[in-house]
Amino acid sequence: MSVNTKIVIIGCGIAGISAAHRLFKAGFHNVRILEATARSGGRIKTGALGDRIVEIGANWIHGPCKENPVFCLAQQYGLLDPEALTPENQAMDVGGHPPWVPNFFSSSGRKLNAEDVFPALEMFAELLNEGSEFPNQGGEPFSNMGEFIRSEVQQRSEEKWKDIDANTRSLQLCTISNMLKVECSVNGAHSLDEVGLGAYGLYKTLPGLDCTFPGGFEGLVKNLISELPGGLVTYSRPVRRVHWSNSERRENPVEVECDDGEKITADHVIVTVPLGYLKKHHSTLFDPPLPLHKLHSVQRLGFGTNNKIFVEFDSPWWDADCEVIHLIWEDEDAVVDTVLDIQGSWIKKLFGFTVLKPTERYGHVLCGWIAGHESEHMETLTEQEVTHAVTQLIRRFTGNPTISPRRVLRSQWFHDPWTCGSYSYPGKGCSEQDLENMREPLPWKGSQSKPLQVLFAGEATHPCYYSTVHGALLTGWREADRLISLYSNVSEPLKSKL
Ligand code: 6YU
Repeated sequence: MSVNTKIVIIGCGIAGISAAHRLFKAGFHNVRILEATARSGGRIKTGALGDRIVEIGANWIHGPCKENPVFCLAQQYGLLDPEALTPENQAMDVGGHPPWVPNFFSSSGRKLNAEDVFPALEMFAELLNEGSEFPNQGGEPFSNMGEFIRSEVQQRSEEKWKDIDANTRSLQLCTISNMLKVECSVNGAHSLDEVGLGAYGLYKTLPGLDCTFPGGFEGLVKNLISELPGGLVTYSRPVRRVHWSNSERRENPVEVECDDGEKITADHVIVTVPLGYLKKHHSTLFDPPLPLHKLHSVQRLGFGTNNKIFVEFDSPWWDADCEVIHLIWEDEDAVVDTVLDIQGSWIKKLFGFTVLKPTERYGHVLCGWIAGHESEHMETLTEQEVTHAVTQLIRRFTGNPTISPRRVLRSQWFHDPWTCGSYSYPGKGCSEQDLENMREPLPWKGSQSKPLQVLFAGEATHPCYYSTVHGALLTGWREADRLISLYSNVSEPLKSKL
């Protein structure tokens, strides 16, 4: 099939690229991507710390198995380590929480044994499981995950830990605060109080032990782009407004207005801008505005911030087999995941670090994780201020006043004007219907005379793999397929009018 239909895709992240790829391969050759920045990849962004590769955005292939299209493409392009390709790796089902070897440090400068905090870890894992099993039909005991966890921890700790001494019990509660902060990073939310209880379980995991791209995640983007004709992507071309039509019929039903004033008409437009951008700019981005039910879903879905702070050392202060470091504040037995004095104590939100492995490839580099408003505040500080805070933190938790990082690099996703945060999560009061509304094209319930003008792709439009690269990629394919089937279903005379 070779169709001259004009399709404009807004955004050159993985969703925009995968949509273009699918359409192009299906014979649609009048496809154009308009990208606001000077690069492809969006939230897939590989950077450098000295001469080492680091991922500023997406890190892992979550659930690398045959059902994961990112894994399949990465395998096809030869981008993965042999270990990630083994059947054992693909079969390992870890439910989204890889069994990493942890080290625990406390704010009084003690290195803890894993057994010291085991009761807290066990209880927290139980609660996450239970929290994901609420059917999202209303009637949940609480509206959000935070309240559910806090209330259950209070009850269960009184029963289960009644015989343990006050200090040990306090340490368990402080550990639960740390685990809550981990979950804030996993969900990209300020607090678990903002994550809907019923909706938490909408996220689905795939089997496979998470793996990384040895040459950088951007290798995937480069390979896909190289299969598209040169010139298909226009860079540094932000779109200001999409004029669609709810009532009248036009030759070219959609007009895309760029920031530089250029107006491009198209038969169909696929919008892949991040949910954070949509939340902020929906009122100016669409003319006429989004229908109310869609707008309410945009508002109900959550989009928060999760940032990374890479820190390089001359030598490790963690165990050789350690994969994740948890920092437990001994004054946080109130089971908290937010910081009251953000300006003075933002660093307390950093739950700890993952260790970049293998050491031969990355050296002694840690990746710190910090979510929420504390993370957004961190973005406003200078690199020196961030380095100072991280150095003091590590000195305090290790009890070693001489440790000094060699280099520090942080991400700033909240202040990225084209992303406005990190990734989506199901907010309080969210339901499956909201995710359904997110992907609904405009005009909604369209007739053949006003066919699919504006379509929506991007991670936040996937019903169960939101917040991931594979989810985003699948939404690009989904919307491309929607158009492909539109043209394979319509009669020849209508096709020429379209
Ligand atoms: C994954 C991971 N990962 C860490 C961090 C981040 C993300 N993700 P894009 O934004 O890419 O593209 C849109 C484009 O549009 C962009 O280029 C803009 O410039 C452009 N644009 C905007 N406005 C425009 C305009 N007006 N005009 C023109 N262009 C415009 N995913 O699989 N593995 O390890 C991580 C991580 C710090 C920030 C991640 C990860 C998320 C992915 O990066 C993201 O989903 C996709 O790249 C998005 O692609 P896209 O095309 O939709 O948008 C149990 C349970 C709980 C539930 N959650 C658990 C899930 C865990 C998620 N974890 C992620 C964690 C990490 C560490």
